[in-house]
Amino acid sequence: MKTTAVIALAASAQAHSIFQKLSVNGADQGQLVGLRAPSSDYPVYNVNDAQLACGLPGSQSNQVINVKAGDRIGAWWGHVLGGEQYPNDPDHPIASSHKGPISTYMARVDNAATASSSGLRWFKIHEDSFDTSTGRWGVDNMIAAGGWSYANIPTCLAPGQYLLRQELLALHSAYNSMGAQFYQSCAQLNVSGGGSYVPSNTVSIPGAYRQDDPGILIQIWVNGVPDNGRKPYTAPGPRPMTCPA
Ligand SMILES: [Cu+2]
Repeated sequence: MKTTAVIALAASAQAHSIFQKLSVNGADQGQLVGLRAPSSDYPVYNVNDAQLACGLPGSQSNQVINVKAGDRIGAWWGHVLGGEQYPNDPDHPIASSHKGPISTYMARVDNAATASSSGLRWFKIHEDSFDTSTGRWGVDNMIAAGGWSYANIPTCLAPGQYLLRQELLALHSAYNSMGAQFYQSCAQLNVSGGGSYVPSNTVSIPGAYRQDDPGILIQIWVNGVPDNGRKPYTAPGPRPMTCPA
């Protein structure tokens, strides 16, 4: 019994998550298809780690997913690869303690199946951050949606191949430096339609964040509640791009 209790404790301390599946306008693309996803559910802590781009080492699909500008892209998160670690896993899709924003970025590449994930110029297309009126974080919305978090491909975006990166930033221990947890995978997309817009306001990943960014080094627990005291919260990085009027 004692051994079981210790294992249970260890498991709950490692209640992390992996972005491991994609949907396009609601159509499930299949497990790990078109994705670069970690094999481990562990996070990246160091904002200067090269693995901040597309996550810890894992699988890389040889497929590129065809999408159109304006399509609704879903990212599916699970506690471990495949989803639940065991039946009725309470930490699937992620432990509810892991409050924080979910941000989605894209970067233009020549060939999404083969491009290096380093040295890219990323732009943010969406963030589900924090609602001061409800105290809900992006992670809360993802859990409520059964592990799915969504972003639309900008309608004006120039056609071509892109990596799409979704980042889940868990802030439950972010009051300590290096305590914030970054989870991410990248999807390999071929975008058609749209317009001719090429975002110019881009950032490097890693490079865009500082370890002491007020959105990364932060105490979100106020009076025992992880709601940032209902004060406004700004996710790290740029604001999402908008199409020209
Ligand atoms: Cu975790």
